Amino acid sequence: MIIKQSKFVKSLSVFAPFPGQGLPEIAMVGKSNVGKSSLINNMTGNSKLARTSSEPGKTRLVNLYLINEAFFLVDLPGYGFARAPKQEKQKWADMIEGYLRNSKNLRHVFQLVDVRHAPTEDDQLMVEYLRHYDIPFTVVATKADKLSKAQRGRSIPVICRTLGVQPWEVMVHSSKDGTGKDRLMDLIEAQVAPADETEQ
Ligand SMILES: Nc1nc2c(ncn2[C@@H]2O[C@H](COP(=O)(O)OP(=O)(O)OP(=O)(O)O)[C@@H](O)[C@H]2O)c(=O)[nH]1
Ligand SMILES: [Mg+2]
Repeated sequence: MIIKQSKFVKSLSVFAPFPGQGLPEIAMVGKSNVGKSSLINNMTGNSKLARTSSEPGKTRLVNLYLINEAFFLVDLPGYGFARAPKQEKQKWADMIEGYLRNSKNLRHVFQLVDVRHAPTEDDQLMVEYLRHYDIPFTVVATKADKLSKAQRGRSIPVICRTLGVQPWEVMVHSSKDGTGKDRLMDLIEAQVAPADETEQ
């Protein structure tokens, strides 16, 4: 799939109708600073589309990006930012859950984890939540450029064990050097294709 067009459509603090609603949605979840917004920028080839920061807690709303006039990539606030005020953290959690519970067109979630670290308790809770509500997801191990292939080989099994997924289900990705981009693009393409086409 080639992304020819990407544009910001709307930010939501509370789930509400938005222009283009009805098209498939693919959402990014993960702890603050893991690279959710960067992944959207890398996928779309537009480094200015979603705001990123080296400081955690940059994305504070549900941001909807319309891609090729055909589907949405949805950027969500992160969780697990220990230094954020309690009230703020609760607000972000409510937004994440509000979106995941209310979207009727959510096709797939990318659960991002940092390839260098064992998933946190919050990551485990998030994955349990997705399983509980039957929301299809793929684990994306981000920041792959920060580890050698050998180091990744040691790190991925820890991610798999902690989150209860198989190694071949984990997509390794780097927004910095584009590692894994093609595989993720193929996954997006399959997820947003009309149902009758995916069964051929
Ligand atoms: N080296 C490297 N840095 C990355 C990668 N992805 C993201 N980063 C950096 O990690 C930091 C956080 O990236 P964001 O995309 O803002 O993270 P986020 O998950 O959207 O964070 P919040 O909006 O705060 O939840 C930024 O400094 C990015 O440049 C990657 O694949 N490789
Ligand atoms: Mg962000």
